[in-house]
Amino acid sequence: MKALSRLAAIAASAGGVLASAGAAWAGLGQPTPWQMDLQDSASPVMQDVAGFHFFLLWVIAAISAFVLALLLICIVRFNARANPTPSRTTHNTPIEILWTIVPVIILAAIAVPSFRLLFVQLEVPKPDLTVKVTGKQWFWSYSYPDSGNFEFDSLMVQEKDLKPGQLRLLAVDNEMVVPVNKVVHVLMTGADVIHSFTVPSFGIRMDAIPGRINETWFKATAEGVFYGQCSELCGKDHAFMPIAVRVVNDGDFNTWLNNAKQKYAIDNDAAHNALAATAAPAIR
Ligand SMILES: [Cu+2]
Repeated sequence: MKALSRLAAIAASAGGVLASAGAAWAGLGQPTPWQMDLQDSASPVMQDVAGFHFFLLWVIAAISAFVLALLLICIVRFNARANPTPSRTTHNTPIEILWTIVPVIILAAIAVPSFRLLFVQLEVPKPDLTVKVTGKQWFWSYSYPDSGNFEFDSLMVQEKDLKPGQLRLLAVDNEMVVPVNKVVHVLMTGADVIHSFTVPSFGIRMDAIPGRINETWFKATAEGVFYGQCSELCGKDHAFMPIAVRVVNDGDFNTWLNNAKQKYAIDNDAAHNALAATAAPAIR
């Protein structure tokens, strides 16, 4: 009985955790110490992901509780002492039909929202902005192909260089900047090995593969900085290539964009000359 009451206590505290899921247990855009839950959502897709996650959690909890109850009934009522002469029953048609049909219904109930979510993630709505992300060993490069001829690198701020308020292992020198409440189409590729572009609060995670372009999208619903990390083991500094996305209002975004066009402009002539200088001499 002591074990049972202990079990009940654990279940009660787990229930408390579930009930308070959200604000207290997870940060917005960044992980928190002792986080128990997904990061808070800041995009419609992540809202759906979190909703589906909790729906599944309740389904799993109900199934586990049901199986546990059946086990307890068997242990208490059908042990050798309580039930010395067991029944020889081997078949029960109604129960066999039930235990076939009920799981099918449960799986169908899971499949419908699951496929709906997959389509929401995969079908990119008409974008307001396109950002191309290139994973490199071991940092990210961002360019905005429809917004100007510029590209910049985003490297992690080393621990010794951290300024107050900057997050260890997550802060970067140049953040990716996007406007709030706009559909951002993200193209990703890898320059050397496979990386994975992941921002938990936006519910996006997509491999950046050399030689091909993958795509995903998000619509940030809150301003702020949202962090993520490379999520594909990509070499020795895999853990040190964070992603930081700063979401700002339209005015601030345009100011940033105008600055970025100057600051990070790609000098086509210089690039061409550099390439010409490194080209192998023609064979005569
Ligand atoms: Cu990586």
